[in-house]
Amino acid sequence: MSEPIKIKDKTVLKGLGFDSFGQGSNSCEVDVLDGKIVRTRPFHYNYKNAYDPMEKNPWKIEARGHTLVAKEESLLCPFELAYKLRAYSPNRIPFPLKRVDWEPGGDPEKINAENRGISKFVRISWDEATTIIANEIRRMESQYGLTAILAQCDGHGETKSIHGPHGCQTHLLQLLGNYTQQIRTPDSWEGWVWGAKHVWAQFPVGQQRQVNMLKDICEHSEMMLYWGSDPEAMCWGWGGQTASHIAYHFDKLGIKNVFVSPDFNYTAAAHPGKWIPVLPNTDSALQCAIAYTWITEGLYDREYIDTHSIGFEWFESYVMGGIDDVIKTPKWAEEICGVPARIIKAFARDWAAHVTVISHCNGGGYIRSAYSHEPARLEVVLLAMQGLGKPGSGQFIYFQWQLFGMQSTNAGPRSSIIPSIEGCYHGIDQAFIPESFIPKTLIPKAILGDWSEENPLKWHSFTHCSLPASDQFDEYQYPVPGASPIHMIWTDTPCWTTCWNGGNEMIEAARSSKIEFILAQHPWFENDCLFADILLPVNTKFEEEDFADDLLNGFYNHIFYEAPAIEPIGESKSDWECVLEVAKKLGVYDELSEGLTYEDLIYRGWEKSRCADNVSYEDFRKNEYYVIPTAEDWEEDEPGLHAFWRDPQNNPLDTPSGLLEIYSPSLAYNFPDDEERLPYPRYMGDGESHQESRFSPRAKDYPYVMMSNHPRWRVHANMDDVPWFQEIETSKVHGDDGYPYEPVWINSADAVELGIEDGDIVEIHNERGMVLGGAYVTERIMRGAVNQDHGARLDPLEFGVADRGGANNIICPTNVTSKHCAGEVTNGFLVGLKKANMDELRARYPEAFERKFDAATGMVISDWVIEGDEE
Ligand SMILES: Nc1nc2c(c(=O)[nH]1)N[C@H]1C(S)=C(S)[C@@H](COP(=O)(O)OP(=O)(O)OC[C@H]3O[C@@H](n4cnc5c(=O)[nH]c(N)nc54)[C@H](O)[C@@H]3O)O[C@H]1N2
Ligand SMILES: Nc1nc2c(c(=O)[nH]1)N[C@H]1C(S)=C(S)[C@@H](COP(=O)(O)OP(=O)(O)OC[C@H]3O[C@@H](n4cnc5c(=O)[nH]c(N)nc54)[C@H](O)[C@@H]3O)O[C@H]1N2
Ligand SMILES: [Mo]
Repeated sequence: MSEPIKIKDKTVLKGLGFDSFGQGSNSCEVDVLDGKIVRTRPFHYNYKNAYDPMEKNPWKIEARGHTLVAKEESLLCPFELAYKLRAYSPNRIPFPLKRVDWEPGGDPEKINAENRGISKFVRISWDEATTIIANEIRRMESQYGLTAILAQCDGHGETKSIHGPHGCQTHLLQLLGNYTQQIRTPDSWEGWVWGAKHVWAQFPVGQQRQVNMLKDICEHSEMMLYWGSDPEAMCWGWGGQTASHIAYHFDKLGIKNVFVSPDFNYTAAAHPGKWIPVLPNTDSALQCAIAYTWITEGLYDREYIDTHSIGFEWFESYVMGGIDDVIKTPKWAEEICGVPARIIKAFARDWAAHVTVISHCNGGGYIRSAYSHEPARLEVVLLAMQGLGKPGSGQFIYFQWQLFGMQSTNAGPRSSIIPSIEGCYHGIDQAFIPESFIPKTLIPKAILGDWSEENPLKWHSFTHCSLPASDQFDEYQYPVPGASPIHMIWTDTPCWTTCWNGGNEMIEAARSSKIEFILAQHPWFENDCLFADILLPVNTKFEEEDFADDLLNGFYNHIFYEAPAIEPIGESKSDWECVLEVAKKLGVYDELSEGLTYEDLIYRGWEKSRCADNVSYEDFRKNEYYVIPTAEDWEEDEPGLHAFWRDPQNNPLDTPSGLLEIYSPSLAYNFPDDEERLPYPRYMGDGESHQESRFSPRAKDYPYVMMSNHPRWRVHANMDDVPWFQEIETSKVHGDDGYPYEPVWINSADAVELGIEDGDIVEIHNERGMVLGGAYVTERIMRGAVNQDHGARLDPLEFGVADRGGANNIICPTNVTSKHCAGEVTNGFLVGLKKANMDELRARYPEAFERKFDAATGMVISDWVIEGDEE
């Protein structure tokens, strides 16, 4: 008999979700054979048959003849299945690199800042790299003070504890005594935080409390509005396919679906229902017209408004033309949002006739567009007009961490323990408020401006969403008194240019000689790595040993041990190890490492996990995991805002009045002159900060409204070079030159008008620059709107001007949400569109077009390194 084929040497557990921040998800079992990762499989909650399945207290929701039950394994999405290709990517940074024409010391003649992104890199040793870094830190300290060092470390990415993907350097800098922190602004939830929070509070991010909403919807909802919502794509990032599974269950229950979005997105395509196309960031006009229909037809709950809210009369007067002489009729809205008046009326009536719930991941493009506080606030007002909080109504946040597991506020059955990784976590501490900080959205302006203590850059709010709305009334500044402007950037999140507002402005900032040293640590050579002076190679999760939790998307919470799957690739180290290497050169290694081994840290992880009373350390290490049972009493929690709906006096909201503040006295008091964010919500087209509507004079040259969705086949900047995805039509469009261009969704009729055919290479442009893309001509997007997903790799043709990779954030607006709101504006902006003349572009940018690329993965590191071979 022949030997059975050996399919693996070992299996290790890994959480491959991209949330980072130590909040794990997308758990899987990874098989390794001959030192290589061969496959990824779902994590089974009875892995190794270690526990009696009933110990988990399996939950189920029975309603309308159907039962939703906790599954026995995680529902993985394509990212996990393809993730090994990311570990073995040709773009892994193999060893420390130094830009050829940069020298430490800060002499403008020797740093050659203007060559950042142009000049190439040479291999150096770890010893040389860390010596240079330590010396530069000491130089900053003596020349300017430590606030001259900016720690850029706050994005998503691999989820790790000991080896925190972002923020390890802040532990060292805090130990040294000071630094300047880039603060993660309320990205993802801009509108909710800057707008809705003033109406209904809803801590922390301004989206509705979720407790037991899943059960409530299964039992009572009749209609689901997928409004700027695409769970068939968006939950993959750190929600696996769990939300998709639930959306199919809702269909089975007979809940009627309506999809409100400029594109016929993946959820609209997969589920039954009606698509209402709306032009990007014009939702506030549609919302006002719905309110008009309800007011004029008596289709709203007047009694609820009287007992549960203040200030409705302001909004009513605005809608009826009492304030600006414009009546917000469906006809008025049609001109703005592109939805025919008859559809608006029918939609409004249908909504009023059904118990309706609105589903979001985070809100869609309008929540990250100019004046995003308006549609967010309007949504709360519309929900209020239909009796917000009554059974089966309200907001349902599909967003992964609110489905199961994580918080006491999640929508699904509550876990008996919310685990923690605090015992061994070295990532960013988001609750820490440093003395000197800059909101992420203002970094380029902070670097490029001529700021001083006397003439500082000012903004409102600490800008992290975890604070109450009143934080938005406090003013802050850069530089803080006595502190230096920044002269060094230490980034472990080098994707600013493809992820944030005004990327071209950031490129200018990165190439400014005010910044004497840019240090980046990253697994892959991409995006802002092009502008670094020193690059440190970081390994992926597969190469690390860690303690982890899964509390975002699974059907249960669990803690687990992550054994290394493979040896580090090249000379890479973990983010934490990079920082420890620098600490050695600064003489603070012992203090920083606390003298603890990884085994010690894993023990401490278990000890502080909140699970130590339920599972011994020996059992935890033997079984490699522990699944936390569902709370016995989970069904007793009153869903969503029921209690407030039932009895607002005894169950007040966290607003100053305890009621829904449709008119916010606090906004009126603190910002009496703010024309861009009034105390009550309204349709907001153009203003001082932004002229991005089709009615602005700019629309003559740039007539299309650009949507920049989160990519289905990436998580922002992560996973752009995975060949398996690149073969998919909506992932990349391969040009005649073989280059994988980022798709641009164009309506068929617009394409005919523009002479563009499917597969053509097109230019998307405005006065901020131009990016290329590959035309995806389709009926799946409405006329007047275009979409190019965000996060494609930067591949500059000319700095601050043009890009081949499709990193469209370089042409996003540079200004923030509105005058007093430092949020990103990365969606809903005006662009022009035309077929690219590739011969002309090749002649204009010969060097850029000659750079090597790999047809299966895109741009490659090998062309940027001029010395040194991979070992
Ligand atoms: N146009 C447009 N822009 C947008 C949005 C939009 O809708 N449209 N949405 C915005 C939103 S909601 C968000 S949250 C932001 C996301 O912006 P970010 O959170 O900044 O984006 P990520 O790509 O997740 O970035 C993190 C970086 O960390 C890297 N990384 C991953 N793992 C590790 C690791 O272990 N170590 C190190 N050192 N690095 C690692 C990734 O490669 C990437 O470079 O984008 C925003 N930008
Ligand atoms: N695969 C994958 N999953 C992810 C991420 C990822 O990058 N990739 N990112 C994660 C993060 S950090 C976040 S914040 C969430 C984001 O979750 P969302 O905010 O939901 O994501 P978006 O892709 O911006 O928008 C969702 C849908 O809204 C619609 N839409 C866009 N603009 C408008 C508009 O102006 N009006 C209306 N009515 N609809 C509009 C589009 O159909 C789009 O597909 O996803 C998370 N999950
Ligand atoms: Mo986000």
